[in-house]
Amino acid sequence: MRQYLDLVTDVLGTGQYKPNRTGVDTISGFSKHYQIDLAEGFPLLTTKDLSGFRWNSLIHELLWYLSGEEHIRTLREETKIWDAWADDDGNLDTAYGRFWRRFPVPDDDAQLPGEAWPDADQRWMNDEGTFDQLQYVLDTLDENPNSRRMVINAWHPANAAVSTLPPCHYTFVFNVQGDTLNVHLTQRSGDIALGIPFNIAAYSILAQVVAQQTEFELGSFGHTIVDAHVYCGTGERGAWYGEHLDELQARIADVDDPEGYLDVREWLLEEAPAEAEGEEDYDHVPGLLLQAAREP
Ligand code: UFP
Repeated sequence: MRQYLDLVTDVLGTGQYKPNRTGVDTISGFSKHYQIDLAEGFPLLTTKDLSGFRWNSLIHELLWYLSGEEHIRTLREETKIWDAWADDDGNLDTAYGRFWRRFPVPDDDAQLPGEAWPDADQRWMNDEGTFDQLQYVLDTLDENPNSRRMVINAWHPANAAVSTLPPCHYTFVFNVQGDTLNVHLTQRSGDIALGIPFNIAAYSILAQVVAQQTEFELGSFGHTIVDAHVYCGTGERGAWYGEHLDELQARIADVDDPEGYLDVREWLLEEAPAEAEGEEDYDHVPGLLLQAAREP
């Protein structure tokens, strides 16, 4: 998929070296955007294997978001991807799907005079006094499809400030143009090699499901990634990328040469220090990604 390969080349070719909380350093770019026409076919990347258990995980994670369940007790029967973020009882310190379906509404005594809030028994309010954003969007698509307010937001600033993994894909907007339905996702942080292929696939399925339900033609997926990054290595190897980024980027600038990517990869394999013993081996991800970008 051209847009993904361009993203790889752009971030590696123009990004900055950026250490971060994980201890695995990145090459990172700011505010990357692309759009994929879903009517042309499903954007399942072939540069990464998304089949088998990975596909199963993706589907069940999406179903879990849609269910609005605040725990992973059902999800973890299908996939372990959220286990590291949950306690033994399956409780999480962050929210994703819960906020899609049950966004907190201020208590009566926290509501200011004149402010508009739905009554407890009003439409889209759940029994426990929370708001169903997904149902609001589905009903609005049905009743007022030209609305520009079909936003689903998973970001709660106070929860995000103290949770271990605040939402990465934190807000998305449905938008109708004529008889086609488009979806735009804003992601605050995106791991280009690992997370982004899953994020693209999940939101494309979501767009397809909602289009089918609401009888719109399937349109485009627009994606904005605020911090788009490639993990390059821990410790000595990570720091090496910081010191040699200019040289790496000068080589990447040679992209018109079909041998260029191969050259970058061989240079990386020879020059970059090997991973410290016992640490996870990222196997020179930037070089491999670039090679994938060159040979789709
Ligand atoms: N990440 C993604 N997509 C996701 C997800 C996480 O790319 O759907 F949940 C990556 C982005 C980043 C890391 O590399 O996980 C989260 O770290 P941080 O919270 O420091 O941005």
